[in-house]
Amino acid sequence: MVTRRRTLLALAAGALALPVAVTTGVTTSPASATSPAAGWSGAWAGVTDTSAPATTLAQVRTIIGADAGAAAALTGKGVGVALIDTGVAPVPGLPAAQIVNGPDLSFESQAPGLRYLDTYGHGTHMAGIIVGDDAESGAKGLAPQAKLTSIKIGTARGAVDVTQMIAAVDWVVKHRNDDPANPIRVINLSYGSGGNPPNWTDPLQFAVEKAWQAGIVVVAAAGNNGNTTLKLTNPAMDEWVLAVGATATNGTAATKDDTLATFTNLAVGGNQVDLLAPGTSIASLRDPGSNIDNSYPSARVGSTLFKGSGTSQATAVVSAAAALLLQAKPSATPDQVKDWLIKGGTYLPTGKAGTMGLLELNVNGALARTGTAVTKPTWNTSSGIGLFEVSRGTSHVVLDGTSLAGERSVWGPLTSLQWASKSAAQTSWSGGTWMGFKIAGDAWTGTSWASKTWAPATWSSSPWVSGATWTDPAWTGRTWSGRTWSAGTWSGRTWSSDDWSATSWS
Ligand SMILES: [Ca+2]
Repeated sequence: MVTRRRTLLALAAGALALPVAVTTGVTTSPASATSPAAGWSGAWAGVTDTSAPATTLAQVRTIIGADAGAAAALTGKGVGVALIDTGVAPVPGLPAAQIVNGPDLSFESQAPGLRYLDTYGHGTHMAGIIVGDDAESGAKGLAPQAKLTSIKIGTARGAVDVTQMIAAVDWVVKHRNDDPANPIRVINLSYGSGGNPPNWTDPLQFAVEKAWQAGIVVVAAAGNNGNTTLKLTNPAMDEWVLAVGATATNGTAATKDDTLATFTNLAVGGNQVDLLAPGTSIASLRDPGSNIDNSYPSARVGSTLFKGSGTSQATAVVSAAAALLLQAKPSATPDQVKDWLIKGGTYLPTGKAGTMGLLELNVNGALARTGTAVTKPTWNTSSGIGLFEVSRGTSHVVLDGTSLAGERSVWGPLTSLQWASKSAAQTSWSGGTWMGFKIAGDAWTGTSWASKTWAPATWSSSPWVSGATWTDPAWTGRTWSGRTWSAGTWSGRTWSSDDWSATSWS
C-alpha cells in the first residue's frame, strides 16, 4: 500500500546547522521513525522486507553479463564517476585509491566531525556497488577500478534542497577534467526531487542537460513510488538522461525470472524508464552507526554488508556499467552510451517489463552495439529559467519551522535567471564560490587532488552517535540563533582554503 505523508521534523543545532527535510515521503512501508529520506530514492530492504534473500554483487555481475565475454576484462579503470549523494564513510570495503572527496555542500558540512561523512548510509551503499572491495565478505563493486568522486549534499535524514543538487552538478561539470587520468564521464543521481516541473524550463533538468552536453552520462533513478505513478522523479523525467528502474532478481542469477520491481516509478506521460537493473535486496556496504543501519539492523548481512532495495541501487549498477562501457569505448558520447545500454539489454519474459519492452542491463549486449551513430536528441531542452520552487515541488528543508521556499538557494537569494546563463557557460563556480556564495574551499585545482586523499580502512562505527538512533534529541540544547532561511544567509558561515585539509580521513 502506498501511503503519502509529510514529515516535518524541526531540529535545533548550533555550530551544526542541520535542517531536515519535509518531503512527500511516498513510501511503500508502514510509518516508521525514519522514513526513506527526502530526495533519496532509497527504499531500503529494511523498510520493505528484510527477510528477502540478499542479491550479492557477484550475482548482479552475472545478471548484467559483466562476468563473461569481453565485459569480464573491464574494470572501469580510467573512468571517473561522480556520486552526488550523502557522502561516503571510510569503511574498510571502500579502497582509498578509488575514492576522492569533492566538496561537501550539505548542511552537515558545518560540523567538521560530519563533513564528507555518510551519516545516512545511502552514499556508502551506492559507492559499494560501484567501487567496493570488501575483504570481509568478498563483495566487489561492478567497476572496481573506476575513480569515484563523492560530492555530499544530503544529511543523516536525507535533507537536501534542489539548489544544493544544482550546485553539485555544476561543480562536476566544471571539474570533470581535473584528474586527467580519470576524467568524470558519469554522474550517479540516486535522487529525485519532489517537484513535477515542466521539462522546458526546469533548472535541475537544465543542469543535467548541461552535464550531458559536456560529455557526462547522467544516470538517474526513476523513483520508488510504485508502478502506478504517473511520472518519473526529477531529473529522471528529463528526456536526455538515462532513467533507471529496478528489477526483482528473485534471488537467482538467472534473468528469466527477473521482473520489474513493483516500487519502480513508471511514466504515463513524459520520459519513461529507459533501462532496468537489479535493485532489490542488493547486498552492498554497510555504514555502521548510520541512520539506516541503526534504523534497520535486520537488513545487515554479516558485519560489513547491508541489504538495500530501490531504483537508487539499480542506478548505481547502471553507473558502474556505463564506466565499463566507457573504459572500452572512451570516445563514446553520452547519447551513444545511453543508446547502447538500452538496446543491448536482456528481454525479460515475465510480467510488465516484457509487455512494456523494458530491458535489463547487459554489459556484453551494450559492448556489441558498435558503430552506432546516434544523433543528438531533437526533443525540447530546458531553458533553465523556471522557478526553483517549482523544481522543489513538495520537498522542502525546514529550519526552526521555516521552510526554504521561493527563489533562493540554501545559501541566499538566487533566481534561475541569474544562474542559468552562468551554468551554461560553466562559470557558476569560481574557486569555492558558487553564484557569489562562498560554500567550499578554494584549494581545489587540477593539481591538488593528491592532497585530498582518502585514507580509510579502520571504520568500525560512526564516531557521532554510535548505536543511537538519529532522532531529534541527539541535537537537543543546540540553537540556530541568527541562522534563518528568511535572512537568506548563514551567519558565521565562512570557509577557508584549509577546509580541504579535512578531506583526509586519517
Ligand atoms: Ca533472477
